[in-house]
Amino acid sequence: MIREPKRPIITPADVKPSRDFLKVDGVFNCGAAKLGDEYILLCRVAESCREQEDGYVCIPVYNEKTERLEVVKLDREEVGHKYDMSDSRMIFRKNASGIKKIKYLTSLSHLRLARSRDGIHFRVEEQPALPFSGRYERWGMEDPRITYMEEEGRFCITYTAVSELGAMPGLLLTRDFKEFERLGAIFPPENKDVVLFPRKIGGLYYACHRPVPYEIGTPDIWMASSPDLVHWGGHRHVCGVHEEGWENGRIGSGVPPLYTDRGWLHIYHGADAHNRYCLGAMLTDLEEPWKILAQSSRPILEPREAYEQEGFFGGVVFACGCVAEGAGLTVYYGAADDKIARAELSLEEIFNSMEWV
Ligand code: MAN
Repeated sequence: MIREPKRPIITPADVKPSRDFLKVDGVFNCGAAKLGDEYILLCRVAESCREQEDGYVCIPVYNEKTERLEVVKLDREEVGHKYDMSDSRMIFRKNASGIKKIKYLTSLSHLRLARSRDGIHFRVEEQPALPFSGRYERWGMEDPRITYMEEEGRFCITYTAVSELGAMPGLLLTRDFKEFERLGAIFPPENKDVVLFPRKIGGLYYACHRPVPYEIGTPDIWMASSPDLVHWGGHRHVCGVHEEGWENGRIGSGVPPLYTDRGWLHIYHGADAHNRYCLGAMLTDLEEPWKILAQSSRPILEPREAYEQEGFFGGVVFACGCVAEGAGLTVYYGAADDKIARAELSLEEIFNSMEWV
């Protein structure tokens, strides 16, 4: 991959906080699309409280009853012995048997549009693209992916709704990125990384999803089909984590599958046991999209530049969006969970990097 002159293209300094009492911690993991001549990114913007009150850890959350943001205050002394704050993304609580459960996220994410004429210089809008809605978004909206449904001329946006009930994928529809229709939750928690295929296969919509099994199994990529985008079934296991190496912790879909004459091209993420996130590629069958034809054994992009290694959560490259133009792809990816970077790659090189199975 060729990185845009080795620098991020959007950073928190380019983003205005959505409320006076918040500050922007990160702008990252964006869906991407083209609408006419314009490049559109739908970015995840993570915000936390600008000021911390003496003696408290303050966390913003959405209250679906008042439809406003509120601040949860945790006693700092209690935090010291009850909670584990070693991960910058979340606060864990240990129970009596020592099992760690996520108690809060340290920031609240919403979705924000950024627009550009050249695909490199983006203007970030001043307000969220849409407000939070309902109890499943109390802890935010994360990691949007945009699929342009070719036959219908509309964009489907999948994202992760997060609350104390878990992380679960939701679906939005839009034609213009001004009006959004909400179709609600499409998979139960815990599930993330849902990407939709841009066209029906055998009369059905297809999606990749990533359930997180609790007692048996690992966080792997699955596929499901649906007659209407809302009711999903026909679940199939597609690809699992590896025992060794860069994808031995968790894997999940990245950008929505791309149609190529050799098969569906998937760019996905793999994380190791130390939460180092890289990108990999795989090709699946055009008619039976759950069948893997080829796969990269090494990452096609890994955190190497300083802005990928250091940040809100370092050592992460995480792609949700790309734009295909000619024989190449432009991938927009989150770097260290706080910036957006851009890289170009040729389809030919990706095909050459994969091993056929
Ligand atoms: C999570 C993902 C992303 C994030 C990575 C790395 O599992 O859902 O939101 O970028 O971890 O922190």
